[in-house]
Amino acid sequence: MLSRRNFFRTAVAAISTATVGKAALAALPELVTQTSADTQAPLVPNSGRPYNPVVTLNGWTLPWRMNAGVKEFHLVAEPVVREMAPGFKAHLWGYNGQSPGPTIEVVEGDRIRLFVTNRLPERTSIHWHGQRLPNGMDGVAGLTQPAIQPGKTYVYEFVARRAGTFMYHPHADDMTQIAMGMMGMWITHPKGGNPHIAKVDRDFCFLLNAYDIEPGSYTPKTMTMLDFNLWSWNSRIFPGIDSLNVRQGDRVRIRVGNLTMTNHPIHMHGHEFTVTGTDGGAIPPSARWPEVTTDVAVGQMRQLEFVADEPGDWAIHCHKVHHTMNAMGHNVPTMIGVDHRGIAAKINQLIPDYMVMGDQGMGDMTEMEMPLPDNTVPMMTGDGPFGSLEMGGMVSVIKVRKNQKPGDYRDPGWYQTPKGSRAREWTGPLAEAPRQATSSAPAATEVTVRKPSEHQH
Ligand SMILES: [Cu+2]
Repeated sequence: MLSRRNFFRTAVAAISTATVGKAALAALPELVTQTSADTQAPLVPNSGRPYNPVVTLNGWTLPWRMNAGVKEFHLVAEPVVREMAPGFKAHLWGYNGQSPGPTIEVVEGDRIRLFVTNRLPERTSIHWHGQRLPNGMDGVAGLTQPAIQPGKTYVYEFVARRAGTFMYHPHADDMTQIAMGMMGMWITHPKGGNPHIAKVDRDFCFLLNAYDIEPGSYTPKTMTMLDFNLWSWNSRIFPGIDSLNVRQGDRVRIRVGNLTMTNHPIHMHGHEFTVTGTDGGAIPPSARWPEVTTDVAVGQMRQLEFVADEPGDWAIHCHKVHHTMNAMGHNVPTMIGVDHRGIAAKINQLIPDYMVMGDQGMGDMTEMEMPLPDNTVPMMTGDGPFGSLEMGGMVSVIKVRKNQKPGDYRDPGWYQTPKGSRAREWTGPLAEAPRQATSSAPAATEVTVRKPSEHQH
């Protein structure tokens, strides 16, 4: 017999199903996956409110379907193989075939429904970092929802209330899942005009991430806390990071989010920029100031904007110099200035392949061509038109060209420096540097070089 209480429950269930819509629950939106690590063309919206789409460096935007006025997306958390640079593949966890996952692009005021399917070997959830949303949609496993168990699909639904730059990542076994590459960008475009959000000609986005993958292996060491050996943008390392190709005079926005374990001062050459927004929203114009480097702390996002009025190939990189390196050991003594020719001969009797390293700096590492294990990249790599850049990791190039067509994101090749405008070798006579006259010459300074053999008792 149907008690009054049970009848009431049944009626509520029926009503809520009808409200959500049978079609919405009848089938999941089509699962779209990406197999390529190349930068994909911006996804121009063919339904819903119009906006100027972003370009995700070495990434892509997830298509959606409109279902009775709701934008529906389908994210699948799953193991992926990510090419971090040509010749180097990593076994990561990500979404829809890639790490990071696809960028989600919506417009302020949109109602969004996100289906999240878990194909990982452990539970997960997704937190929508920076969003204003109902508490139960915040995605913190254990706090605001049960974790999504392997094989299960959860639905998140909310309205994109605030325009800005956001990200998404798991909030279940966060340490492991973020170290394995689970993250993605979220852009909420403004609805109509917003006085604090400029219209731009090019809009790029990427996430800062870091991995610890032993040369020759494929899977990140997820217990590493600080000493990562791969510093990446969107799980790519230089020279695997695509350049940011723009037309001279373009207003350019670059959106950067940090999901590593340390801060990254992002430095741009040739132009000054302003930070126009954070994951807290647009910064009022009166509170902005010019910069050429801005620090992106852990869990933060920054929007940089500038007018690309100087033609050329301009480096953009993290200013922590160890973050513009690829896989390397850090426990190496400095050998600069050490004359170890004598000791090398002795070591060679024991270890025939021993090489003297770093006695004139580490720049020679790019030319040594030491045999590398399979599936890794040299510590410093990436050739330009004038030789090696002696950098890896968190580096790219902003290519500003007069004849780049509007909307054309293709790599125009290296910049042709106008004649007479490049640094050149001086071959004329060198003047003696003037010295201050002193009555008595200072005593010569004695320097004793500590040789590595002194440490080894
Ligand atoms: Cu850095």
